[in-house]
Amino acid sequence: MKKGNSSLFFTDSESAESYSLSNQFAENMEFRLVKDRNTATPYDFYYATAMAVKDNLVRKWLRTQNTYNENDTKRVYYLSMEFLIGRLLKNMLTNLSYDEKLAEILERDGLKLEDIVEAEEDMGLGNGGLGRLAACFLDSMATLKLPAFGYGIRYEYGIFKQLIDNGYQVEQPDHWLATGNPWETLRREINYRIKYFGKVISHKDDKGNLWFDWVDTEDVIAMGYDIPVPGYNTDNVNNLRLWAARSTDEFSFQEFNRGNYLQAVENKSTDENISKVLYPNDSYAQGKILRLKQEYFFVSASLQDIIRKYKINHSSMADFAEKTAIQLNDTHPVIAIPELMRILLDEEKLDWDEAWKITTETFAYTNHTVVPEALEEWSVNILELLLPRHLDIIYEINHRFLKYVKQYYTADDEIVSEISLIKEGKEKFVRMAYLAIVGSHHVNGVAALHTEILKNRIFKHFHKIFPGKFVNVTNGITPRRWLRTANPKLAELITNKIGSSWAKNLSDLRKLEDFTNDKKFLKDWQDIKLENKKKLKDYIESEHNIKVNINSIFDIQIKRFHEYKRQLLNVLHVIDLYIQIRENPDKEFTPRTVIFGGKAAPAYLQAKMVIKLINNVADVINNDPQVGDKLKIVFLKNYSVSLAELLIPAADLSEQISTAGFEASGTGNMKFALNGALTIGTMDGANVEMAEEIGEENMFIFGLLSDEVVKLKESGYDPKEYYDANPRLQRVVSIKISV
Ligand code: 26V
Repeated sequence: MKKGNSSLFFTDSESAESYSLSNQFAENMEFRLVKDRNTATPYDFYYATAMAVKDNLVRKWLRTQNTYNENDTKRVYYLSMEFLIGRLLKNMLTNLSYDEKLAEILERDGLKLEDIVEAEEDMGLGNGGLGRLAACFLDSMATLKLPAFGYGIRYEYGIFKQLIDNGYQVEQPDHWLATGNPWETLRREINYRIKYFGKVISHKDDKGNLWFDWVDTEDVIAMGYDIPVPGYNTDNVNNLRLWAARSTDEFSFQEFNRGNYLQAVENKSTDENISKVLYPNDSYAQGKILRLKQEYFFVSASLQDIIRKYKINHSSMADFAEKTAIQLNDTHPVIAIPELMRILLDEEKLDWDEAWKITTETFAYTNHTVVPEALEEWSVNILELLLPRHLDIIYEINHRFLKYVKQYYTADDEIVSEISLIKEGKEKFVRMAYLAIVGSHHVNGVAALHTEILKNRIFKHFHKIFPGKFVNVTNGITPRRWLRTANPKLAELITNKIGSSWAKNLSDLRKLEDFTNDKKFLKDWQDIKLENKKKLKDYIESEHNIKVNINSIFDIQIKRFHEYKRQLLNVLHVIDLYIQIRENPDKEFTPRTVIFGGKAAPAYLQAKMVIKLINNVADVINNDPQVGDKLKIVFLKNYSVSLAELLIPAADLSEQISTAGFEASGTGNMKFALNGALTIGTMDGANVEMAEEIGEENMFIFGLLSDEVVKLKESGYDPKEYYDANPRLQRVVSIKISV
């Protein structure tokens, strides 16, 4: 160590950055991991490297957070149950521009950065699009130097690992934390009490005001773990804070008094289950109490933390909304609306109107799906049990909302009950999306078409009641991870032509239009694509023992398995191609490798059967000598962010073929296009805007428009009619082949 002064802390001028990365690596290897050249495993190399990189970030991280506090800047908080981050090392290196430096240092010891990054476990704390969007936003907000904070849950188990057994999906737990996480820092002092169950009591004060208290609760502690989020090419380092559940230290009194020590300790571990595992559903709201516990757990901890930070500079809540924007990533954190109301009413002692004004000015809600089964509704019985005060507040919000509706919109009972926050019936439910709309100042869809569907179909009454509340914010992706890091050769080729500004300002890619006739440039581009395809071919061969032809079209569909995403349509098309090859063996055929990847929710049988079908079809086609290398079909197991980084740069054709009106945006579509793949797709989600940007002539668009889908459904859709009228389809469906 070469610290210059005698203080225990670094001064501003004497920065931790002056340590060389190689010194830090050596120190970590020896002092923290207690390993030397003879005992270090590949994972140790990764771990020591990651800690060295994190050490290098710490100074900027502290400084950024200090600046926000000193300037009392307005903050934006992104509340999300999911952050699908993937691996961090390469991305950190890209953003810090350390990649080349580090590769060089490692090489001196005969180590390859490429190998070291492979040792990192994916941080799979999300299901799919919604979670990956949250991760992309963190990168972009840090790059834009926005004072932005992510809040989520530190799940011990991320999205399950997918194995394939006899063609069927098999789920295995993803214990990603088992080997430690070098990126996180436990903040011992940042922990909050989270209350559940109990009852609400009321009392009147001397002036006759009625107050409510939530008492006799069963409590759990939320502990904060921080992960640094460096921006690209800036000194800004933002923060992602993930909460882990810990039992309160007091043992349950009853158990303790009965002398049941072991039972008391056992109860502690059930508390800790709250942050144990990510729910692997992305299309079906099950209504399980543990899920609601998770939602309230991270919402309550985050709001307590946000208010604590606000109060560093403020003595009343009056300016809260001016200083705080809270974005709700889907309805999962929407319990934050009654929770902030509870805090403002019961703890801060504001009156309803003041509290409501602050609340609605603070929150904004993003909707990510129109699939009805995915829209969250919480049973009133469960809410009453777990969060009794919140249920009271929701009822009051609804009462005032419906009064407003009747006064200014309609008194028609049918419509009123249709838009009530409470769904009446044998069992009552709270419609969380409606609560989100009423309690937020803005509601956004994630692509132009999706926002129109929100306004004109699923939330049409709300759009009329609150004109101007609905806005469109089309999704995006970070070009740092999805081009610069995932496809470094292509990124370099582009930078050599037009400079590096595209990495922060993507529309600068338009400058490439000047080179559409530059033969050398085009050839270099094709060579890079071929090299990426070679890498993918090697992976497929080593992991799946399938030999693919790199001169074939790499036709890729990677996303969660869902009926509306229509992997089934894709595999039916493959069967059709297969029939054509068998019937016309001598006809010229452009070779194709059709690649699928994606997980199905464990209880979604229909989606799981499509995976099985793909694997069976693959078995037949890949082993048919008549087909040879004209056609191959590959189902890649355990699709993940890391696998996407290998697949997308190698794609020739991107499959974006959802039933129009169902895919809210899609973000994979953008990642493929950014890496130079062509798109085949329907007029759905952000495909529509992509077609506008790149020209419909540059996309292969097919199928019904979303309005046509609705009309067809209304007029009675009968798939059998299509089957009966189309002999080609009949053959595809009824073909029986064994090899
Ligand atoms: C939904 C649910 C339903 C309740 C149970 C738990 C759970 C967990 C996750 C989800 C998320 C489904 C919504 C989703 O991921 N939507 C996707 O969001 C992307 C980002 O906006 C968008 O590009 C995709 O089109 C959209 O499907």
